[in-house]
Amino acid sequence: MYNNIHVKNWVEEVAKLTQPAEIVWCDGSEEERERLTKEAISTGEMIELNQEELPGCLYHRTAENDVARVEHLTFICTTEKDDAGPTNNWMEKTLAYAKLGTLFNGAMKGRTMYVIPYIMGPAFSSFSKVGIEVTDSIYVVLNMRIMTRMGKIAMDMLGDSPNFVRGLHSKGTVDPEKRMICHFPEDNAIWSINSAYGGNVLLGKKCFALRIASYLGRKEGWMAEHMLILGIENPKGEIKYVTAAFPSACGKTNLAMMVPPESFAKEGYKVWTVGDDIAWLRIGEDGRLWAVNPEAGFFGVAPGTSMKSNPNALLTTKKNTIFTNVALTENKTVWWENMGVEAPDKLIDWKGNEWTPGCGTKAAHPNSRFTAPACQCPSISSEWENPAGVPISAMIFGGRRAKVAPLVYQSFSWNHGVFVGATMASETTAAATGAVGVVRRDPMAMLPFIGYNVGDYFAHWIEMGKKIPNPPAIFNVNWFRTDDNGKFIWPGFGDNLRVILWILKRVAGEVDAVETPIGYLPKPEDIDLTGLDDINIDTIKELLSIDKETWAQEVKEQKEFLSKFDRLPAEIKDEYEALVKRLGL
Ligand code: SAT
Ligand code: MN
Repeated sequence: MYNNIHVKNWVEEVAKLTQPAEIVWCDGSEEERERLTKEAISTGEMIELNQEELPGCLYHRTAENDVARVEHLTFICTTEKDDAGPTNNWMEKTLAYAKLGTLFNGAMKGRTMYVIPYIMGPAFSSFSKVGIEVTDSIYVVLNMRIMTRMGKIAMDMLGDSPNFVRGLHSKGTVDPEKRMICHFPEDNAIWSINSAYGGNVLLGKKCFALRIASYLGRKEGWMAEHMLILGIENPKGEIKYVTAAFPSACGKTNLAMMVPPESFAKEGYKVWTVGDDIAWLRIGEDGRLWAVNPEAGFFGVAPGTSMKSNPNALLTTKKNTIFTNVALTENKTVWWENMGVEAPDKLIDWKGNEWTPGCGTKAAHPNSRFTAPACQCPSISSEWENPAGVPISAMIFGGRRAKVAPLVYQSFSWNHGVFVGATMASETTAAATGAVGVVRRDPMAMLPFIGYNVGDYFAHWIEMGKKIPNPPAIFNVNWFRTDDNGKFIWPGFGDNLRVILWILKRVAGEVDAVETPIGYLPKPEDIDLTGLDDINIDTIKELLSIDKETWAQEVKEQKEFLSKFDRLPAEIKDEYEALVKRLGL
């Protein structure tokens, strides 16, 4: 149905290998959505939810062994091992094609193969790129419809160009022993088999928009980052945009959809969501860095999402949403832990079993998700689809640190900011498996998503700094300092706006700062505490304190971490040495 010869040839090739019973070319139309939805419901793959309470919403359960991304089965397949670097699993390219070829051989027999053309980024934007995903999963098609601009529009944008990311997916037998998520950055290709879950199979997301795109960005002079994009409007109606990168379990989605504290809202402050997960950044004609959200939807974690923690996220999911691995009520609505609604007497849990409160298991899988259109978010920015993107005033890194990092600090320079991002870390929580309080380094929150050698990735950041005439300032935040009883000191959530407003004042040159060995810190009185009863200036002083012994340990660990990277740029080493010197160690 489409005329692009490169797409046609590739799809033919793939069909020859996977041998589907039929091929369906997706056009993205409403008629198509209805047809596929009906079909998915009739086969039991999707369950239709209560259409009065949740119009357009569907429910899906994955296999019990297939509930999250699988980093140990995710590979960067290049000719040279060094090009994947020390942080990725590597497989030699031809070997990977051979292995996968065997697995894909006949994998779609008796099934329908769907061809999904899609755009990452706003249609016809110079930021945007086209992908084609071929899949035998109707669940993937329905999700890609929400997460990307999909169908005819993508083929229109592609025209007769051969320049598209070739994504091949088959759920295969969903056998975890034979699961592989392989990226071929040199060939613009992604092959994923034996999974039917989220980031393993919605190939536009982490696979393309981060791993392949980070590789393309380095080649082409732009950046693909694991960052939310947020607009802050002041009472005068001026909007400034920031991006922020956090490792998981740091409240990234909550920050992306933050609700200002009441007193700030009354004054006229507003917060606008541009993106919740990924930013593509390019240098604009004005010499600033501009960002777009390449996605069109949110693939968010459901548990913990409530009217208190994130009303905007919850409201986004009230229609046209796909719920995966949450619990199902008798009334065909959804429930999850910490939804802010008491558990009903009876539920069907994410495994499909009957569940009652107090039975000792979780009703929703901790990584259960909603797939919801971004345009339904009450806080969505009017600029979120602007093909030119939004200009970025500040970039924020952060992590969960009980003692080390202060509430906020500003880096001295771009290169220092890159160093701060490169040594970013978070302490594990009880929610994750494994020990609590273990420090995990996660450079720019990109550790599992850098599609090439991590040393080259840092070098690309350094290079970008040289090319951006007016780069955003780089900050680090930590909402998670604890007191001697292990209690969080800072209230977090909407009150984080108070910190972001200091950041924006710094960028505008409206406020002085205190120069410390680790960076510029706020003067305690410059964090606006209006309407915050539990926090006074002494608490802020505590949140901004820097303990020399703790930092002596921190830099030791940073050194150990960085020493693993053989292509580490000299600039990062220099920043490390300078920090050690400033600390007087
Ligand atoms: O599963 S996804 O990669 O889409 C989401 C996540 O793990 O962050
Ligand atoms: Mn993410």
